Amino acid sequence: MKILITGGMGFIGSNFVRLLLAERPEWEIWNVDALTYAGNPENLADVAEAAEARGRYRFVRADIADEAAVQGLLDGGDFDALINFAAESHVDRSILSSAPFVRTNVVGTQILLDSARSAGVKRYVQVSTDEVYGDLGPDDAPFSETTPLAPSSPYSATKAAADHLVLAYHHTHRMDVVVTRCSNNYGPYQFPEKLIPLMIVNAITGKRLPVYGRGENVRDWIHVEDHCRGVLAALERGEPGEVYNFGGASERRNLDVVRAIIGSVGVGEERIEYVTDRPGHDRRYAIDFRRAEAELDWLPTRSFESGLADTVRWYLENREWWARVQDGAYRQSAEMIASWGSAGEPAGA
Ligand code: NAD
Ligand code: TDX
Repeated sequence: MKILITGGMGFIGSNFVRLLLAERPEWEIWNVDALTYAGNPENLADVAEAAEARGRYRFVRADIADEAAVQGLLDGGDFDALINFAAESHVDRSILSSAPFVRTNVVGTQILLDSARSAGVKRYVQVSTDEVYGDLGPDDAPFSETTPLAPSSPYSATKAAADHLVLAYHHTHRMDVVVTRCSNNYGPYQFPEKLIPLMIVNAITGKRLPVYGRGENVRDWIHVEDHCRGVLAALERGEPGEVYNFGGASERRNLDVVRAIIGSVGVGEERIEYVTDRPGHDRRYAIDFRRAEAELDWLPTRSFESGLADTVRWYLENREWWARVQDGAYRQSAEMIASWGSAGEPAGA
């Protein structure tokens, strides 16, 4: 298998590359990433060089919304599959400015679809989110794959638009596509702007822990390794034109998540600061993943309590990783690797 992964220097994409290097060592992986603020080559620093030396991994810096670059990569590349993780992914940023979200999440997806189709890529996997379904009241049934899309943030609106495009390419062009929709991920290498890593890092560094509103909003939390196993199962066993939900069966109120983190790090409740709520803040997400269980033989394996404890430990043991993100030093790695790996050139060549 020769596969192209976009966004493989981000949180979930880099965990996915790591999973493939360990469990599909015979595959050839091309990692295409624009290295935005969220793309950090240090996420794969310990595995990339050895995999490159074995001819199993290449990094290419390219923007998925750059049609010429994407077409140039895919034409003649003879890829068996393309898995699109690349996105602007932070809801708060989409509220401040939605333009980069439309460009990457919508236009980028369209360019990947058109290029993959004309290059004859055999399968296209779109990594999407439960946020496309909107939000739930406290007693509503969880989202299933047939729940109508009702996105409420600019981020989720662009992800929903992309999902519609992907499924329309199946319907119209008979492209072999699969869409995955997952709940909130946590685990190693998550950029410390998202709730869990932000709270862990702030707890460790003596800062306040900003909880939006009263902390009553509910998310379903899944360990990133479980999500990555789901994406791999969808790639290998998913039905063309299908959507698969993945969840962690771990609904928690934000305040309870923050309390678990401060308990784990060993700091007091007085560090919590209730701040102005996020505009349009989705109340609750919950996922029905019975289709993935029945058709992909997939289930989440990690309990939230043990996964969170492992994650807190990872951030305690990997201070250098997040300190370099916080002080901006990680951008030096991005610029260095970018100077080696501009479009078409393997990193380190
Ligand atoms: P992330 O922000 O950590 O990483 C995104 C990656 O995409 C970065 O490496 C960035 O450099 C790259 N990228 C951004 N714009 C690009 C462009 N124009 N061209 C090429 N590369 C570009 O995101 P994440 O949390 O790892 O999320 C990955 C995917 O999973 C996204 O599609 C997201 O919508 C989806 N998802 C995330 C979660 C979650 O909880 N984090 C849950 C469900 C689905
Ligand atoms: O400082 C904070 N304080 C706070 O109370 C932050 C950053 C968040 N929150 C709240 C908002 C949400 O209710 O915590 C919850 C989780 O927030 P985020 O980590 O920003 O995630 P969310 O908005 O739920 O979206 C995430 O899950 C679905 C990812 O960022 C998306 O990419 C994914 O699609």
